[in-house]
Amino acid sequence: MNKPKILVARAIFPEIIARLQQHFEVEANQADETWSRAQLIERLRGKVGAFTTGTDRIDAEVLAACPDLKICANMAVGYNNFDVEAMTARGVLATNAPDVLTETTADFGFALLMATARRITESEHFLRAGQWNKWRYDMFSGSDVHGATLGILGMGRIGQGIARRGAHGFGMKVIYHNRSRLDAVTELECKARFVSKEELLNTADHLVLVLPYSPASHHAIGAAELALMKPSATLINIARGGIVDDAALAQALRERRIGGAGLDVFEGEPRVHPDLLTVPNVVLTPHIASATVPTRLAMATLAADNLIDYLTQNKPLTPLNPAVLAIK
Ligand code: 8YV
Repeated sequence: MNKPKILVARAIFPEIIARLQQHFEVEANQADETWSRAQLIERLRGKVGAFTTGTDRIDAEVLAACPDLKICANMAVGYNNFDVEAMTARGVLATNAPDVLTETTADFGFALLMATARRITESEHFLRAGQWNKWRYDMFSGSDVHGATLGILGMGRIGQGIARRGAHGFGMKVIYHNRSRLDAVTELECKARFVSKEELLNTADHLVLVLPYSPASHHAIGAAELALMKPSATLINIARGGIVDDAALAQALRERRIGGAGLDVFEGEPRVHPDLLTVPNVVLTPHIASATVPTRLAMATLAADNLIDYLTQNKPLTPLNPAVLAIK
């Protein structure tokens, strides 16, 4: 019997390809070629499943051109590359990869916070450039992390992980703002207090963004919000590009209206706003918050298992639009 055909849109662990090949005829992209939309559509035609990452946009145009498609499994917890409504309308299942990356990503958020507060990359560049010729009392003085007020915008699983690290590991006062307030038990576990967005911006010494991207969260941090922050505050974005207005942020950093920023995600990445590349008080990383070998393998395994379990048993592990299952 012919195996169902799937596409793996980006390069991935060879063992994941081998696992998928046990169940499917797999077209892979192990050379990690950058495909145009037309090339993606061409390769997706005739496939019933797609293994995607955050860089592969699946929208109404792609779906209309690929009527055989039944499932797109994203190797990411975020899924703003999917038009879930259009997928549901066409009976295409969408799955993401939650949970397996929570602690790794929270670790990274904290690392970025610490690097920014303590000016680690800025001082390393100075040292590497051979500029360190004597010690000075005020050299690269940053801001404290322990005991400071940690603000979290978006209090899902990763936000809670960051809150626990701050409260229990660093004795920080934790405040958060979210679409909905957490239950009392979770608030207690995270030692976190719910506040308005305005109070969060006014009060946080370190503000971490962990909310999902949607049109509603586009530029949730823009010039007006930056103006409410303390001049010493740091802003950390491990969520998605587009949540911060990068041009407004670069200007605020240049004018020292906030203390610093740590950014793992950017508007229009992999391009980075040129002004962010020239301000010193910003730590920049290329969207690597979930990048440890075990976590990336766990994410890829979950995406693969979603494809296998749905296409062979109709039982996906982490469906985003389970209504599709009822339609079948
Ligand atoms: C992914 C991420 O590595 O999971 C997410 O939402 O942003 C990252 O962990 C990236 O999106 C590639 O799929």
